[in-house]
Amino acid sequence: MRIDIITVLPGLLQGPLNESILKRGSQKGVLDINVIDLREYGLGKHKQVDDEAYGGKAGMVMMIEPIANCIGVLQKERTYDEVIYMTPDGKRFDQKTANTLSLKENLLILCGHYKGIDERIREAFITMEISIGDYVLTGGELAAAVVTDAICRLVPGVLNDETSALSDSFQDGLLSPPIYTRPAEFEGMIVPEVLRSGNFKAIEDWEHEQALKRTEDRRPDLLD
Ligand code: 6GU
Repeated sequence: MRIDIITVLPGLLQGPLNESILKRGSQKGVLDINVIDLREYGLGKHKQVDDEAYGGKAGMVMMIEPIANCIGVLQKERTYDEVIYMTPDGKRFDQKTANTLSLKENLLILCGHYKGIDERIREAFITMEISIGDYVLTGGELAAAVVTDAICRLVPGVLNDETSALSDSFQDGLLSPPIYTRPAEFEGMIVPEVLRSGNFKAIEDWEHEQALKRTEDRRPDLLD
């Protein structure tokens, strides 16, 4: 899978994308994540990418020309399955969307900044708008990193244990049950007997029961 991310702050994405599992995915050749500096497509001597809003509203707006030029160059190379705009007024990101996007070949993600982007960019280029929650970030970069991480870890070959992504919280609509590792006892706190029983069926039943209980307690909305 290839993900191209357009941003005015490439540095904000380098760290998250070049560490951990995403790095391994890239090294194994199953992921190709590219950060494109929009400034390179900026206008004039100052490489301008934003301007004042029409209508006298405070705050700068990302201009259409640099973004149109940038997307144009990228689209000459390949066809994107989705052109995603990261914005707090987009559709709330969830595991289902991550699953769907993880099946795509090529994604293009545009990070919003300042007051937002010229509305015509949304009309002309954007096929999907994503928010990661009901709060406002200074830009779409951290949100793009979150979305990229959630998508990429579902791509086969990125995680070592391919089944582990399938047993995540949310993947079956439930939160995960409690998990333990050695020692079996620590300062009087004991790992539940059933997990040490070797009885696979009993373990499965216990885990399902615990997952249900945890979901009822913490996220009853997921059960609706
Ligand atoms: Cl995608 N962008 C910004 N700027 N703020 C957000 C967001 C995105 N999602 C939640 N808050």
